[in-house]
Amino acid sequence: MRTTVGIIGGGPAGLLLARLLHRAGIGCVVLESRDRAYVERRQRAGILEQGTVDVLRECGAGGRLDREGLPHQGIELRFEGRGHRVDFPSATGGKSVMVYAQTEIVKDLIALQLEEPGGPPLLFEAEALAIEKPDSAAPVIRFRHEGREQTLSCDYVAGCDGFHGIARRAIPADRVRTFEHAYPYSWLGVLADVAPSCEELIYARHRRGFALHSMRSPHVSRLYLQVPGGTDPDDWSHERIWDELSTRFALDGDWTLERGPITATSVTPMRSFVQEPMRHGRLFLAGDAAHIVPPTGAKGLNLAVTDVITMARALIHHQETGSSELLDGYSRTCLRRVWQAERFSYFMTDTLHRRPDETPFEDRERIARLERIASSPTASAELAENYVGLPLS
Ligand code: RFL
Ligand code: PHB
Repeated sequence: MRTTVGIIGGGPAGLLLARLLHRAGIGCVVLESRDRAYVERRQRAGILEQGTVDVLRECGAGGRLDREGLPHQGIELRFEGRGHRVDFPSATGGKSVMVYAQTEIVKDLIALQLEEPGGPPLLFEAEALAIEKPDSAAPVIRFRHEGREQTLSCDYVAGCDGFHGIARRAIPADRVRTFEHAYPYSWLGVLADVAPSCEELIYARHRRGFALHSMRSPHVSRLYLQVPGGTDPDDWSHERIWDELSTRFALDGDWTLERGPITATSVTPMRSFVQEPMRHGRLFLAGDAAHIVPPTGAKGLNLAVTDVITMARALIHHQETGSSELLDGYSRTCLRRVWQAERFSYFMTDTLHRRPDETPFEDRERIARLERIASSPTASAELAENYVGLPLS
């Protein structure tokens, strides 16, 4: 097999890149190691920045998003038994975010790619095994599909294979630097068939730990609890989960967390990670393959999207003008934005969680950070600007 851009990974990054390239007449093939049902079921992100919504609409994936997505104009910070709203439009010149699950984006992009006549091939259960000669003019992806090993020769390789993929490791160790921070806690994520108890997301700091109330639809709630690293979700009965959530969201006034059947639970470790540079020869990394943020800032999916927008622009520019200027600047352009998201995600995580070894001083200092956001329009605007997404440079 041969193509212009060989894309490893059929998550949001790989699927969106395929659409952007296809629309510009650039050939590509997507290799995804899992089957379609698995990829469409994997529960993850929920918050889309304005720029993410815009690009999905532009590439034809905006229909269901506009019908079923829930526009949100703010979030609530809850601490010390009180709630404080952060308004987005007033602080950002009218910007807001959209609640629409990553699973739904993935379903929409897969359907578009498979249903369109002449659309780029998307192979499920096609696991990339190695990238050969990534720094040559003719890189090759070796992959396993339908029980046998095959090769895909490309002009460029896009490594969109997530944090556990192979693309990042195809860059020689002496050419990269990695930056990492591990947090001493995880998130227990819960999906429940119950109407959300709030109209906007609630980020709560409580002395027993962080809790987040999000949603998937008017009938489905998505909730998260800070738990110790290494927690087994089976150690948490559904009753214990609801009790703990109710405690952490409790307000001085009248407010009740509605309960309902829990349909899924999972535990996610919290990590910050960046590999620099994001390019080696003709191999370009995008999304979780190159960087991870803890989910408290809701940035991971949005960063994956801006990486592939930047990559598609660079490849299109090269095709139209013959200039490799944007390709050469790819890593630098992406990393500027990546580090801003790393900073914001670290701040949100550190401010809202309780570390196991936290001192009384650190506790008061974090509450003071939240008081500052609650009482100062400038501090609140700083949070809002980052949350809705910094402009794409
Ligand atoms: P993905 O989604 O991991 O997709 C990578 C794909 O590559 C495939 N793959 C391979 N394919 C072929 N050959 C190989 N050798 C392969 N190895 C792997 C995998 O099967 C997979 O299909 O990476 P991508 O596309 O970069 O997308 C990144 C996002 O998924 C991620 O950043 C977000 O989910 C993070 N995230 C959030 N981001 C947000 O912007 N807003 C949020 O509200 C938000 N909430 C979250 C989150 C992530 C969470 N978890 C579970 C980590 C909440 C949670 C709980
Ligand atoms: C989600 O809805 O899954 C979600 C929302 C906001 C976050 C993280 C996850 O910060």
